[in-house]
Amino acid sequence: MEKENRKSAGKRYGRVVILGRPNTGKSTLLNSLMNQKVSITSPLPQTTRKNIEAVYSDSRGEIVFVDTPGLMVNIQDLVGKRVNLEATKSVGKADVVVMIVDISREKNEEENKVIGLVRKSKAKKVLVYNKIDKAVGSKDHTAEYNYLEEEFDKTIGISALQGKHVAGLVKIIFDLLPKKRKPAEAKTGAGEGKKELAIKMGSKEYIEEIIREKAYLFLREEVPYSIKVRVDKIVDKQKLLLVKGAIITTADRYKKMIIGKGGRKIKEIGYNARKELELMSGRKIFLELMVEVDKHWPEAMI
Ligand SMILES: Nc1nc2c(ncn2[C@@H]2O[C@H](COP(=O)(O)OP(=O)(O)OP(=O)(O)O)[C@@H](O)[C@H]2O)c(=O)[nH]1
Ligand SMILES: [Mg+2]
Repeated sequence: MEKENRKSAGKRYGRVVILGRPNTGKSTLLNSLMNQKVSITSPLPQTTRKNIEAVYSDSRGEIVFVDTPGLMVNIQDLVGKRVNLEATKSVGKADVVVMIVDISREKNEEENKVIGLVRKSKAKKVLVYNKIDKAVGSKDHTAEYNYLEEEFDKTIGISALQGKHVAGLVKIIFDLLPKKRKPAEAKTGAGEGKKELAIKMGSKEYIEEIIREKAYLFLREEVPYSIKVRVDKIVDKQKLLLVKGAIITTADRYKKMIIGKGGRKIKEIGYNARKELELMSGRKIFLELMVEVDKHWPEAMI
C-alpha cells in the first residue's frame, strides 16, 4: 500500500466528460483516445443512448472519460427525451469538461444547449474543434465557433477520425487535472473477454451495442429510432461462442424492413456484427438474431 502510494504520488487523476450536439464525433474521439472501439458511432443523431465510461491510463496518470449522447432541441419522442437527460447527469462529477463542435457544419441552437450545460459546470473546460480533416474551404465554419473560446481554458483543433492531435488533447487534459494521489474508487476499467476492453460495460451490453451499430448502418434513417437490441444468451461452447438475441422494434412495418427481402437485411446486420465481435474477441461466434415487435419498449426504456 505504502509502495503503491509512493508510486502514484505526483500522478494526475480525474474525470473528463465529453459533451456536444449529436454527430460532432464524441464517440469517435473516445475510441481514438482508447485506441479501441468502446462506443458505437454512426452518422445518425443520438447514436449514443447512454453515458459510456472508459479508463485511460499512462505514466502521467489515469483519466475516466465519459462519452455522452448528443444534446438535441425540440425532441418529441420518448426515447429522445430520455437520452437527452443523460449528459446532464454526468456533468456534476467532472474535473474537466470537453465540449466538441463539428467545424465542418454550421453552428445551430443545439450548441446553445450544450454551452448552457457547460456554463453550469465548475470544472476546467476545453473546447475541441473536430473534423479538421473535413473542414476545408467553404466547409470550414470555425469562425462561427470562435466566440466560445473565451469561456474555455484551452482550445484545440483535432480530427477524431484520423487521430490527429488527439495526443495533444490528452496532454492539455493532464495539464488541467490537479496533482492527486490515486483515489480508492478509480478502478481500472478492464472488462472480461480475451482482448481486455477498457470499458465499464458487461459483454452482454457491449454485444448489444455492436449489433445496434450495424443495424444503424444498414437500415433506412427512420428505422433505427424504433429499435433496441437485447442479448438473451451467451453460451461458451469451447469451439465457439453462441450468442442469441433480438432486435426489438415498435411496428410490423419496421420489422419487415429489418428482416428485408428474403431475410437479406437481418443477415447483413448479423454478419457484420459477428465479424466485428470475432475480431474483438478472437473467438468464433455464432450469432442467432431474431426480430421482435414490442410497441411499448420505449416506455420501459432504461
Ligand atoms: N471526417 C470526419 N468525420 C468524423 C470525425 N469524427 C467523427 N466523424 C464522423 O461523424 C459521424 C458522427 O460521429 P460520432 O462519433 O458517432 O458522433 P457523436 O458525437 O458520438 O454522436 P451522438 O452519439 O449521436 O451524439 C460519424 O460518421 C463519424 O465517422 C472527424 O474527425 N472527421
Ligand atoms: Mg456518440
